[in-house]
Amino acid sequence: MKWFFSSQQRTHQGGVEMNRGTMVPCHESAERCDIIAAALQAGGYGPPTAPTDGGEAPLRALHDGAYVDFLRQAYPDWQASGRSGSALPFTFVGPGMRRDRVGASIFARLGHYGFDVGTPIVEGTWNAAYWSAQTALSAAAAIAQGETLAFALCRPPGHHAGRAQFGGYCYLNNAALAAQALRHAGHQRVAVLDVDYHHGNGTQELFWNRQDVFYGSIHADPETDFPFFSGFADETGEGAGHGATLNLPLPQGTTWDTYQTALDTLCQAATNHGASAVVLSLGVDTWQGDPISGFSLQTSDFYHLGQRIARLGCPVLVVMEGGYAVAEVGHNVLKVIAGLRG
Ligand code: Q9C
Ligand code: ZN
Repeated sequence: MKWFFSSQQRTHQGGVEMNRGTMVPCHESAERCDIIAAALQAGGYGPPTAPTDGGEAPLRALHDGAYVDFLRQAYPDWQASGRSGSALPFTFVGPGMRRDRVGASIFARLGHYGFDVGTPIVEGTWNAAYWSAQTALSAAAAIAQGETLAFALCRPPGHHAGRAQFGGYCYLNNAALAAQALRHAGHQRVAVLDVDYHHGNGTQELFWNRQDVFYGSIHADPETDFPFFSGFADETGEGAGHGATLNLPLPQGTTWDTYQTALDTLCQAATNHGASAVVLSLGVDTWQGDPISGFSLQTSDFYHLGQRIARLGCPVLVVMEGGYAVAEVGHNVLKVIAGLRG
């Protein structure tokens, strides 16, 4: 199995995030990818393949161009305003306010493009997010060239990032970029299966009106968990995309017994859609000990998760999303990969 990673992805070192009213150290640390990379090498998967630089064109084909410009310039602009430390939004666009005004001030633009106060922009954020996206795109190219399984060690993650929106530790939507690349490579129908603990609101937004890319997700009920305003079961897509979005929210405390039934439903829907390639948006924050999540999957359950995805019989591109129990993320990811290999 080829796996992709660039040490450039380590340059995002967020300081603090607001979590349920308190400032805490960022959960989404560079240590996460170090541990997964070490586990892969110890597991005999060899060294990573470095992503090639595909430039900004693929990013701009999916994300808003002005948003990409904002991400690249946000930290220099923050510094030019006399600030240091983490750039975080603090004023958002409410009903009746000017959604059409991007704003010249860096504070206005942070509020325009950001949707939470937990996703800091620091000096190395653009560089890391850029290379995280290139990692997903290079892994997609490997699948396009005939690999049946590839792993993109993306970090920072991507599934909360929308066309012109950052949040949930995400800046560029790695999984969506990969799915789009597979479409360009000739797969007529692609399924993004999102098993991160949180709903991937960004991926859902990007494919909401499209029939060619199915988006299906199993996640914590937004009644109790982030992102709170997205991921309800009645969100099924619109226009040509009606029926090509599937949300399967589950309660906190969910164990494999319940989870596997939802996973069957998710996989059956991907088959019904006619997908010839799968992007697995993989969060292992469903693990029972995750510090910010509330499901109760065991390490051994991740093997069965991988095995079920493999039974789809499609090439699978794994794109890393969440998982914050740093000591355990490596083991859990390796179990998924072992299950995928059967
Ligand atoms: N600090 C992923 O797993 N936390 N993102 C809520 C804000 C947000 C998780 C409070 C959790 C985002 C990719
Ligand atoms: Zn998550």
